[in-house]
Amino acid sequence: MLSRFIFVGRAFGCFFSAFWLIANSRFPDSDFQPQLSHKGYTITMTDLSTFPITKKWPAEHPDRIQLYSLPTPNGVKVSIMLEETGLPYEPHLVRFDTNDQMSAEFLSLNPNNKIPAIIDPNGPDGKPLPLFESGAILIYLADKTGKLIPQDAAGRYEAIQWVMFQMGGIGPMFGQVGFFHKFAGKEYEDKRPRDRYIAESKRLLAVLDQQLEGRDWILGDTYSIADIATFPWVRNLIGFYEAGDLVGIDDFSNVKRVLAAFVARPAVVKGLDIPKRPA
Ligand SMILES: N[C@@H](CCC(=O)N[C@@H](CS)C(=O)NCC(=O)O)C(=O)O
Repeated sequence: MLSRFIFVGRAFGCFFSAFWLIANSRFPDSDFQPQLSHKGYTITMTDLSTFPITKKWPAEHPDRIQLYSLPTPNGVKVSIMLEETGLPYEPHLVRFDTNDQMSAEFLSLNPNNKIPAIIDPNGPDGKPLPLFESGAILIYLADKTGKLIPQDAAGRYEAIQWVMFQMGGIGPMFGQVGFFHKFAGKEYEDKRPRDRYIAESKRLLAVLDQQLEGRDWILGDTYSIADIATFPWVRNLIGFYEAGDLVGIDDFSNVKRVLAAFVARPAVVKGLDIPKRPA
């Protein structure tokens, strides 16, 4: 892990602002080319104005990671990760009630009209990196900081495997349970789609429960991005979707135990409420 000092300044114009950002990065030096050097420090010119999203959501702190999100189970994965790692960031609220995610500015960052998305002003090669898809963002932030992902190759792939398990299984299936049990789909007379997603969600919970047997976290002793990807969805299934009884959550005691440990973490408590929803 490498500690980096980055001097951010504005060389021209009426304003001259400078501040230090300490970031932990495991990227090799060659990946982060200094644009200028100043008394031995790396200087990064932080100008995010070329990103159209900053017209709708101006960056007050363009040196910080810009987070475009809403506290949904996918959104909070990234705010929790940012809180856990301590990376400086600036959250921006993307409102679904005003269809912000369909605006031209948002689509310029994520053409798939979904939160979360980020811009890291200090990405690989010292250039800004725009990124969407919560799983990709978790892996990126873990690599950037060297935190919450095992550093050995086998452990790293195991973490990614469980992140993919969430992205491809738990997220989409639990989401469908929400639609057919709580939202518009609950009016459908034909209950077969609902029952199919409940059965699949039970199966996935059983896989997760088995993995957690005798373990503190999905990877064992080590809390990781696999847990950050997964447990916001389990919490949502039981809480917001009110589907705990439907999926027989009491049969999955390991899942319940680890969920309780997850929601007790201070970074999780904070991240679950970021960005703040409108009052
Ligand atoms: N696979 C995506 C899914 C993101 C996603 O489904 N986000 C939802 C909120 S949890 C969203 O933005 N929905 C808005 C819409 O569909 O218009 C990810 O993990 O980032």
